[in-house]
Amino acid sequence: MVNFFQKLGLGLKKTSDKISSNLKDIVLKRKVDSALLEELEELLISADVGVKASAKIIKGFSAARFEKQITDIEVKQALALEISKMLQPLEAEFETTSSKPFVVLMVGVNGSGKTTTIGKLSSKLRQKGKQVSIVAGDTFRAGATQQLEVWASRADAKLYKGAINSDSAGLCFDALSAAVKAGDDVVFIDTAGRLQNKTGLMDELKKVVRVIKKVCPDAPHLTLLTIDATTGQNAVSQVEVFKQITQVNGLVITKLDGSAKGGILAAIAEECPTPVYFIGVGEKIEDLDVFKAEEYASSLLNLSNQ
Ligand SMILES: Nc1nc2c(ncn2[C@@H]2O[C@H](COP(=O)(O)OP(=O)(O)OP(=O)(O)O)[C@@H](O)[C@H]2O)c(=O)[nH]1
Ligand SMILES: [Mg+2]
Repeated sequence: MVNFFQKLGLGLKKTSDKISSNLKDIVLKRKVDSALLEELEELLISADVGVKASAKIIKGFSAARFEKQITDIEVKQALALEISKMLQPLEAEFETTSSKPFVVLMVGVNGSGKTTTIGKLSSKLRQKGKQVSIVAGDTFRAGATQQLEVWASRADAKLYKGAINSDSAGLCFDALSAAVKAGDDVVFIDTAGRLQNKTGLMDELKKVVRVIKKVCPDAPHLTLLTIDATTGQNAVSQVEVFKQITQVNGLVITKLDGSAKGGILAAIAEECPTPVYFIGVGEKIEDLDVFKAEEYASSLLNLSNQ
């Protein structure tokens, strides 16, 4: 059985392998001087930590170490500590008991992992005995409802669906009203993927939120934005644009397993801090983990197996 640490380590393997092998070449028992700091900063930037966050991490790292001899393990430990400190404020706890039903709206660009994350999360909550329903709000893409049917059946969750090209907001209204009547604990609303620059679809999203509020005035209780970790620095702009359209309260960073850009969380922490509720580390139903800054930073620097 693979434990959480190993799984996260495997998920971040592409990023940590890249950092580790480059780091060995850079350090090799060197003294910490400005040339070394510059190389380390470039290494962080290449792992998508972002320019601002990298500069801050290197500043913290060099403070007590300048002009001292250092090994690559010491460098890793020190960088992991700095990254962990930076990521700590992003940790968030997913708690659904404050309202019944607790309505979670899932938004994000095309293919970023909204539907998959809803499936994974529904399964987690069903295992805790919660009554979970999913609204197939993506009525645009052919196959979107079928994809959710598969996930809902895997997760053992109820599905509310409409006809293809039917009005998404109308479906949300009917489904949420039914979920209230049925006494569901948690309702996930899936939405169609939309690019930040497509105003028509962005307006649609606002309409969905307005309609949700007609049924439950304080809903959505959580709006989660899925960010594909392989996107790189564009992630920061996605967070900013979606925040302008709707009240994004949290992030799910998906596809960290397929990415050599796991540093993106540091860029987010520095440039558009938003709570990170979960990280996606694979395509299977169990491949969703709670985000823990210290473990994440250790895995990123490949320290978990040392
Ligand atoms: N490797 C990996 N793949 C993932 C992860 N999350 C989602 N995927 C895959 O990414 C692809 C897109 O996922 P979806 O859940 O359909 O994304 P979506 O945001 O609902 O997409 P649209 O509805 O088209 O906007 C699928 O092939 C998923 O299996 C992850 O954490 N790791
Ligand atoms: Mg989808």
